[in-house]
Amino acid sequence: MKPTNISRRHAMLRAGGALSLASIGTLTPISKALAASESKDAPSLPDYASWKNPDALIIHSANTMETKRGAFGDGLITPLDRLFVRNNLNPPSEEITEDPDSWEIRIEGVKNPTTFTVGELKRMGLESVPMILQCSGNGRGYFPSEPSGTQWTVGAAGCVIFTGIPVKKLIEATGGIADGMKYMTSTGGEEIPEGIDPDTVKVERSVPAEISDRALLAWEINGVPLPLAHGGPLRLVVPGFTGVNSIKYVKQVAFTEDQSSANIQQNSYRMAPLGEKGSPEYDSVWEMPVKSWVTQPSEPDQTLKSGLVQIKGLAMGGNSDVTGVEVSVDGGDTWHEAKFVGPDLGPYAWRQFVYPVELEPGKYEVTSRATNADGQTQPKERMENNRGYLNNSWHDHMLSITVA
Ligand SMILES: Nc1nc2c(c(=O)[nH]1)N[C@H]1C(S)=C(S)[C@@H](COP(=O)(O)O)O[C@H]1N2
Ligand SMILES: [Mo]
Repeated sequence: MKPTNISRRHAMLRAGGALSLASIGTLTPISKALAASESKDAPSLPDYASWKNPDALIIHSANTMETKRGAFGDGLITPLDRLFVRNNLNPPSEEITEDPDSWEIRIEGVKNPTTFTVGELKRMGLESVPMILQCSGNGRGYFPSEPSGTQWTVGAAGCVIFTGIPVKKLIEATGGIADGMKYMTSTGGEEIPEGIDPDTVKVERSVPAEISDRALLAWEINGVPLPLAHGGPLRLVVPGFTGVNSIKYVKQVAFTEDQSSANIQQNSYRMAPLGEKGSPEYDSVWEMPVKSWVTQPSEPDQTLKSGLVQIKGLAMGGNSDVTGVEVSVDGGDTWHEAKFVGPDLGPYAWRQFVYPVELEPGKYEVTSRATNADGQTQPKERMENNRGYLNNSWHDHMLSITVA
């Protein structure tokens, strides 16, 4: 493959992360990264996530950590110590995971509203679901409109296996959804400080009631008890939907006539046009779209050695199977079918892909484009919106590299 001689402007990171990202080649040894994280401006891991691998993460803040593009690994499942973390509120005390079986969950909006302990749930059913957890704002850092919020690049995402009980089982056990209920509304277990209107801060999200068919109440992730950082002792997970819809330390699942009155439902996570404030008149951020990105190369402005190169990446269908991925090394002028690697774990998991190519010295613009079973192909342009949600533009995720 010959280098492209067309020099295009490519999406460079604007925010503070840009310099540190560009300067990190491969993963640095732990000692070096620790030294770096103790230095003046780099925030370090918070206590509740102290077991995470700082080499693999961009630490935006104590409640916001993303996986580096080169740190997803070549396995399908994202190792927990590299998985991103996002909290809208400070997490509850670590104590709630000490005796997970005693955690209580209230089921409302069913014929017989009931409170169950996790210990009881474990006797009632068992299911596992491989799924992508991805923040609604993943890729926000590439929006030229500079939306407020964390400037995530690609790493507010991971593919994990959750184990727990299907919500459907609990609906059956409680007599079925009550008449007229259109939404499943789930509430996080964070304590709300006294004296403020709970609606302004509480993490409570509604999804269409029929989506309960695929939802799980999970107490395990990748075969270990769910840690607090990822919502232990119990988390509602909604496969195919963005991260915010998967409520951590869930204390109630209610079937409701209306969507939650919480700000996070009414005004945040809405596809408002540029310049408009989010409000219920705009679509809620629910389903994830078809998307992919390359993980090797892994940095903007990286230099690779000429010869045979394995262009690698991750591809997801969103809400149906991902059926193909193409790779371009010339900024999207020509596309080449990539090969899937590893197992297919269903529509809600991602697949790894590889495109082996001989590259001569020169400049290349590398990106990927996925297609799903519904016939949707990842678009060149992002869906513009005021808060930078759901970026799946292949152009925005492109890397300009040098082969020497
Ligand atoms: N209770 C509760 N659940 C929550 C959140 C939160 O702040 N509180 N954040 C949401 C958001 S915005 C995302 S992207 C995911 C992040 O999941 P993770 O931290 O396990 O990666 O959790 C979601 N569930
Ligand atoms: Mo998120």
